[in-house]
Amino acid sequence: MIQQEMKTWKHVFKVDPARSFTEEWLADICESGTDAIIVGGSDGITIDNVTECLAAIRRYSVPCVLEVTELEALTPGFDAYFIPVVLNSHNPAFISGLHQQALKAHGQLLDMADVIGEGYCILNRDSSAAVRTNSDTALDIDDVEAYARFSDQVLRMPVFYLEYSGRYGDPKVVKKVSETLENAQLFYGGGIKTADDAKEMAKYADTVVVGNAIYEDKKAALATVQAVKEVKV
Ligand code: 1GP
Repeated sequence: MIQQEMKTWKHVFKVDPARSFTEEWLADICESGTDAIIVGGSDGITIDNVTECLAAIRRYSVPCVLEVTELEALTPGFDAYFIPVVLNSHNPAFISGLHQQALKAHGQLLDMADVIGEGYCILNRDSSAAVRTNSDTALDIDDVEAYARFSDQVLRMPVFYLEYSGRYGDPKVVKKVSETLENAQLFYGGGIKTADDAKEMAKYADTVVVGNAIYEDKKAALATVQAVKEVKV
């Protein structure tokens, strides 16, 4: 069951289906020792680029998850479907509206055992994710902690995702959230470029997500895999 398996994931690469890649590049990412690949992004996601990405990643044994941000791009064949619920969005569409529409249209086709809710808290106000979802990023550490508690202990979401997409976050916030969560798996993503960045966040986050770095400096990004695995929690 993916819900059990993913609890062991310490490191994940996020591949953006809207960005082009070579076979050699993808082989390096998929055979890096990372625990899973999340296919996801904020802009330019289409059924065609998601399907193409899935087919390419399926040549490798690494688990592959679709983070659903576009209803039209929902396609079968992934090991799991992550559903972001953006807790600090000012737009209800990103909290429950799109989700309700997705289930109305495709609910019967989905195996709910493969559907995983993510309580998202987006903290980089300049990120595409924050702009698109109109998220309230002017939060202090206590605000973020309260979102974590709400997600974990009221909504009982299996994942709480601290999203600093494009910017390295505040380790103090990640630490505090890790101390607050009782059951949820803590994902951290944002601005990890080096092994040291990854190590620092892996001290607190259960799962470290590396996105942009795989496009900017693949060698450094690959080094984050081993770095995370060396961290003793
Ligand atoms: C983005 O959290 C991921 O959704 C990773 O962030 O691209 O900044 O690594 P970066």
